[in-house]
Amino acid sequence: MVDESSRFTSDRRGRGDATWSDEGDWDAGVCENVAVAGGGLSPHFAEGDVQYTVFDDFDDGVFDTSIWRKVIVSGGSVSERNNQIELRGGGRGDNRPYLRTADEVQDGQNGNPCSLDAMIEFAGDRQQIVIALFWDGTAVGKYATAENSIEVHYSQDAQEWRIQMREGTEFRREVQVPFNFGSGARQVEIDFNGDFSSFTIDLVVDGSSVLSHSDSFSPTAPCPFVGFAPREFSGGINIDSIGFDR
Ligand SMILES: [Ca+2]
Ligand SMILES: [Ca+2]
Repeated sequence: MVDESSRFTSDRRGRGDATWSDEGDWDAGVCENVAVAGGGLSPHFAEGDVQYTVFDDFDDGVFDTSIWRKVIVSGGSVSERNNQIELRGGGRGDNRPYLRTADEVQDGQNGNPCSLDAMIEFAGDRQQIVIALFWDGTAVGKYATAENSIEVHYSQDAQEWRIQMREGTEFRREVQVPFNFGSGARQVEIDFNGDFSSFTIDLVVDGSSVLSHSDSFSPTAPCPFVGFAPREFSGGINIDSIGFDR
């Protein structure tokens, strides 16, 4: 469409808030509310009050390779069943499966903006669990040795949230906030905004702010993917749904 702005918009309105009602709206150039997901256009996904451009509630028993890749190191498993994604491993150490995005995201280098708003719904009890959200410089490397990452962890052992970063061989732990995740379902939102030279991470659990942290990051390699991973667990974790904008 030359000299005509796009009719597609993408925001957090739900499916029921679509703008078009009949073809007259198209003829009039009315914008429609769509998401780009899996390489195509689709209505915004919606569940409850939260809408994201990419959303998976793991409800059909089929692992969606248009959204995810499994990364399984030294055993462990990632499987979709019972309306959840299950991440299982054999114990502590390097035996850690994780989910990573199938598509690349803005890497935030050279002043490029990088944003990620993610919502993760955890189901059931957890023990000795740390979750991580990270940019993985190795793309297919194991979590424990990711060259470049910004990680948001929860440790049940320490009962705290923390943010830590890996910049090549450098490791930094920046903020630790006491928190008891407890048992039962929990909804975690992680918002990352800025670029690597200046960014802010906001963490919200069950609708309440837990921490807000501003920092800078000096990756030694591109960090194109986002991963959702457990770390140091004995029983694994079950995730009911994940939604994100990027
Ligand atoms: Ca689900
Ligand atoms: Ca599925």
